Amino acid sequence: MTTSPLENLHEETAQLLARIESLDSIDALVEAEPFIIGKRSVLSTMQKSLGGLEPDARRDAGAQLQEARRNVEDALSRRRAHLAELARRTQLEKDRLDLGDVVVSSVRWPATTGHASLVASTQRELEDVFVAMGFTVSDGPEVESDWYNFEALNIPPAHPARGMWDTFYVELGEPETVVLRTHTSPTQIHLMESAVATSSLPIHSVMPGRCFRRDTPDARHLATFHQIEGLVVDRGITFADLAGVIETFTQAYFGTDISSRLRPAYFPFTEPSAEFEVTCTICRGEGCRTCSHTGWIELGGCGVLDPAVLSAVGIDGDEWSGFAFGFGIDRCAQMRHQIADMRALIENDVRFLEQFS
Ligand code: FA5
Repeated sequence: MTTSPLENLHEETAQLLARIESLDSIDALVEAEPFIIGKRSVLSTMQKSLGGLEPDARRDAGAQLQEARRNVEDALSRRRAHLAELARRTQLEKDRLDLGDVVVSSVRWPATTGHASLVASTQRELEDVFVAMGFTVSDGPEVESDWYNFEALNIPPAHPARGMWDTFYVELGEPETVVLRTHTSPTQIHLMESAVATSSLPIHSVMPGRCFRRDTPDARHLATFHQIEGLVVDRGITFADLAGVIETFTQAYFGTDISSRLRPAYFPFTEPSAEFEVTCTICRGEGCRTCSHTGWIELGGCGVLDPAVLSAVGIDGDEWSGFAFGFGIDRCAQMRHQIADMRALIENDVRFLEQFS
């Protein structure tokens, strides 16, 4: 008795279908395909063996084989589509950006946070010192009219004192009428005007802020720097009150180790006027490049309010008197922390900045 060439067709087909289901990637499928359905497959071998059959038996067997082949091809193409979809999803997952992800290798660890710059923290410390002495804190605009920056401060146009401040002008309105403020003193005027308008004299206030001058940067100067203005308008104020405030401030901010002095000076808006200096903390008064070998560093100017300023804002100089001062915040930071060159404050060198975190 002869055996049929398709005797194992069911079993072989079942094995092929199981093998197809076990393929786990497109690459594996491409590699296995010739053995499942190609010339080297069991179905092709069976096809070849049909040649020896009688015509009727060959036709029947051919039809069975054809059906088995169709099943295997369908299973293969379903598996191919499934594996292609899986591959697409895997790629999508890989390409997905999780914006909340922290790539640990790219951050400094332990993580660091920013901190206020030395100038900002100095400004806060100075405000604290004056608030403890009973002053309020106010601020004013950085762009000023010529009137606030100069004229109301008793510095009319063409007055030689304008040369004390090398000015940046803003191209707005009439030429040279709008300025980047060269000092915080114009804020005194705003404050006095509003105190008059609201009948809220006396004034005891400090006004910190940014100032601008066409100064060439050097060890003690920047083109953009900071001042803290002080203004007291009250009854019976004298130069002795001003000297007392400056003495108290020096001890509170620098401690008792530092020597300070007031030297006669000239400002058009105060009379008498003085410059406030401290011993250079870089050389301890010996003389160095920072203090131009004088042993002293000027921190600011001050004086008793000139009656012309009081009358410019409508304050009765017979009833009220006052004093004002303006200290360089950057200079205060420089002397407190013994910084030989003020330009270090704006150079953004992390090694320098981190010392003040
Ligand atoms: C003034 O600006 C006056 N407005 C101060 C004043 C106020 C006098 C109230 C009387 C009454 P002066 O130009 O000297 O003064 O500047 C005061 C301080 O600002 C200086 O002592 C210095 O500490 C700081 N300063 C001035 N120019 C610069 C600059 N280019 N860079 C850094 N700090 C500066």
